[in-house]
Amino acid sequence: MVYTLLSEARAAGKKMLAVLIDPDKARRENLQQLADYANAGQVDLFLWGGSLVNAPQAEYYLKLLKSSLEATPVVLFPGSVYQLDGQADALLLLSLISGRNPELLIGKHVQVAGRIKLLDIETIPTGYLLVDGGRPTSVSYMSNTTPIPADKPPIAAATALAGAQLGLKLIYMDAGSGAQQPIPPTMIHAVRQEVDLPLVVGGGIRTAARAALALEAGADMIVVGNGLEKDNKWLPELADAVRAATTIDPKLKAAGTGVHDL
Ligand code: 1GP
Repeated sequence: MVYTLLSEARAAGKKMLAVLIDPDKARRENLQQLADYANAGQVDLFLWGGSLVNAPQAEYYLKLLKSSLEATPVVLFPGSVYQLDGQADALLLLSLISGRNPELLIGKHVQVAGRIKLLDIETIPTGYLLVDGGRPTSVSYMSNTTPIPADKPPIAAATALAGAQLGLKLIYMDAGSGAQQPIPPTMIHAVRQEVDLPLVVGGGIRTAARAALALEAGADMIVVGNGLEKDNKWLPELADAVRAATTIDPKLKAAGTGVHDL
């Protein structure tokens, strides 16, 4: 189960790297390269989704990716109700709790609840927080919601806490794909202090240094999309930064268990 993997990694202090693939921008060679990195232990999880997803070959590409991967899970990160696909290992069932658009809090969920049940896919109830990353992004425009101002960590913390109190199992803070500025570490830290759930952070992470800052501030997993789309040669450097942020649990160390075996 993907959620068990995330929770156990968090409990062990293992930081994770997720690569977001937008099916509309995917290319066969790129998918194979990313799968090779993952099979070499440099990617912990793939997120699969985008704002539009018009590519007729999206299903085929997902099949291709899945067939190239030895163990790395692929998790749906749907930009719309049309992006459900039973080939994936799990689905982030997103509730856009930073916004006040009822369709993205419950409306769309009602529309596809029966379909999700039929797909029999693991669902991870996710509190999705959109944070201002310096310019409008596809997600802010498409969701018709206002992001949380980047200089208001208490609002982000209260939003995440409310999500946890509602029973959501994971918090995803996103500055939006291609954000100018990633989420400030102070805001990540404020959310980390407030909720004891796996915390995912993405949007505008285009350097290993930005990844390290987000992880040090309390993210359990970072998500990189845009920054790897044109050039994925820096992925090993990024993976190294993620590993370096991992704090080894003394109990695991004493037992001689590598956290990377989780
Ligand atoms: C967007 O968090 C993801 O939803 C990734 O953002 O494409 O900017 O890396 P980037």
